[in-house]
Amino acid sequence: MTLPADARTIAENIRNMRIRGASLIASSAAEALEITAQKSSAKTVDEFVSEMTEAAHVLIQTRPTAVSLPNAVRYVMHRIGVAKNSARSVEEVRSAATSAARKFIDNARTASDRIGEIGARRIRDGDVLLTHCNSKAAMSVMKTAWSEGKKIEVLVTETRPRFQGHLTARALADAGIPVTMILDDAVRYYMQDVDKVIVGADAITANGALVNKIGTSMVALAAHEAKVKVFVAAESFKFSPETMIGELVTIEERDTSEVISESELKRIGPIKVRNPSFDVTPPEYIDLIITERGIIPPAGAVIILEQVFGVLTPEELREYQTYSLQEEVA
Ligand code: RUB
Repeated sequence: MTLPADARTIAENIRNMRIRGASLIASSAAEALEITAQKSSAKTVDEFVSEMTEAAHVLIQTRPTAVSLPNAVRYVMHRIGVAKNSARSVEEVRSAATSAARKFIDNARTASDRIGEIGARRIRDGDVLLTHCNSKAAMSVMKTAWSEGKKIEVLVTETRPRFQGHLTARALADAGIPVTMILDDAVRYYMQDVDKVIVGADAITANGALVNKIGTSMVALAAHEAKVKVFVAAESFKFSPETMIGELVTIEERDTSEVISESELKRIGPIKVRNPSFDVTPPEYIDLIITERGIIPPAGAVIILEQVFGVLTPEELREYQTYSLQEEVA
């Protein structure tokens, strides 16, 4: 079976980064599963489940770092697995699949709003904030603070090589927030003017480390040196259950043409170019993580993981059998 055309387009757009940002990637993956379920012409429950499993594998392989992607897939597949055990017809499992996908998407939206409300409490009138890359969750905090009447200003890094900072600058400026765009390299130069750093997350590990856009760890290091607080805005589906059993988050390495054109590279001569897309900020450089379940210190990451995924075995992780069936606290 191949994925239905619309679901294949979503997978392709995640791969080529037309769909990007951990939260949107996750919701889009859930949508692709919903489409796959709706369009399936499977005659038996087993056939349906194996089509969904195949789609799940295709989606998971599109981008390696944002853990929200396998977590979204896990959310839907877990509920399919539960429905399968009692289902008498394909229709019953299909309905479990589509309602799980819808629910994930709705919960993701609510979680982002809730993070905005909770995070905005930690922002003061007059704060100068600094953000890196383009995070929906971090922007939710900044926009909510602004809509509550807090006169913030935001320094936005341009975020080489793909300039996601331009998207952030535009979105914040559209909301009326005063924005100053700076070079990534200027972060330490400006840090003395900053009250708080706020960034999003592609993954949070069991020990509270943050995996986010390349450069985030240097921003955090500069903040640490200047005693500026670092806030991370992350929905609970950004927490990586695999790290509970000691696995590492894969860091995506992208094409070197994002860094330097082939013709320029030829001109320079025989050199290597590397282009990791994400880096790891240790928990020591993070003050707090704002989730839809509340604010936690990095050391609390494991508690979120236990609430969301329960206690895991490697087999359960592989078979998508872990994702609490309790409803999300949003
Ligand atoms: C995007 C990025 C964002 C996180 C969080 O990287 O690093 O900070 O994904 O975003 P890329 P959100 O552009 O390579 O996908 O809060 O929107 O989930």
